[in-house]
Amino acid sequence: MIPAPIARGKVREIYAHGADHLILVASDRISAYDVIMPTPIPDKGRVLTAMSLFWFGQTAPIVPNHLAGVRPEDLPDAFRSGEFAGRTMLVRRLEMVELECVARGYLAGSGWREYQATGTVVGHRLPAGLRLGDRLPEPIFTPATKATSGHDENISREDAAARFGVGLVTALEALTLAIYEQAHARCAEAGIILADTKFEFGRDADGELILADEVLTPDSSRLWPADEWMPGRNPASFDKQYVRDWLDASGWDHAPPGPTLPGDVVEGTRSRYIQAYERISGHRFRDYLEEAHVRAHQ
Ligand code: Q0Q
Repeated sequence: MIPAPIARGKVREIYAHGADHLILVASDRISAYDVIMPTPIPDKGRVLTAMSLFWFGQTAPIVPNHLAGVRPEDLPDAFRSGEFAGRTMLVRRLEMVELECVARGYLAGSGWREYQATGTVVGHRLPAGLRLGDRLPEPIFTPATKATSGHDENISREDAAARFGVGLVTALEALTLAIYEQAHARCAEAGIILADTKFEFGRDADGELILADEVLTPDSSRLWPADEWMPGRNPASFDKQYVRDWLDASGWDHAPPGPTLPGDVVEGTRSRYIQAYERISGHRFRDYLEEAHVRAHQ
């Protein structure tokens, strides 16, 4: 029997498991232009869970993480098989730091809009004349506070330090940039630009900083195909471009509900998620499904 989730994000749910653990489940829902599409992308949640697991392993030498179990036998029975298999993580329950830790290596999204208006990005002064998609002289830490609805609000490091303490923010900045640098290099080897990404951290009972949430997935990062990167043009998303292009051509006005996605867009998007995972991790997605005891067509 599956209990009611204790929290729901746009594409994920959290369930309680005892006093010290949580269960994170990644759905196949996809959002575009901030609207959840009515058509799921089969296995999206499984690919993104596989990506988080890969990156938790890669970043373990830099920072401990909240992962407490991934094998089917680590999970409660109800989450081991069927629709939940392969998209579920058992994690340690932490005291979350309510600050989105964002690393930006390129100009995009809210960073580009702010740069156009002020020549700075969240308090970081940048060289003049940068174009959309340009690589920054060095990666920058641009924290944000969570918005209950809509977009997170960028705040300067100084404001973050005033609210959370300079020691904590300095530690979060160092961890965020160190993980970003490592991940950017690994993605570049796979022909993928990690333009920016968002981490969440918590503290354990000893007060140690722990990497939490999902890590370096296409839902928490901007991933661009390197061979299509052309500063000055809107960068193509590695994973969502099929959906965006079809939506742009469909005449949809970006107001919910989104339109039903055609089969070829769904399948093309599914294969892009799998391709990103396989190229970055070096592992086959079908091997991940087998390890997670996912039977075909679940
Ligand atoms: C926690 N979230 C995110 C979320 C809705 C995910 C609370 N280890 C933890 C975690 C994690 N991860 C959380 N709380 C305590 N300990 C993560 C934002 C929200 C759905 C999925 N919220």
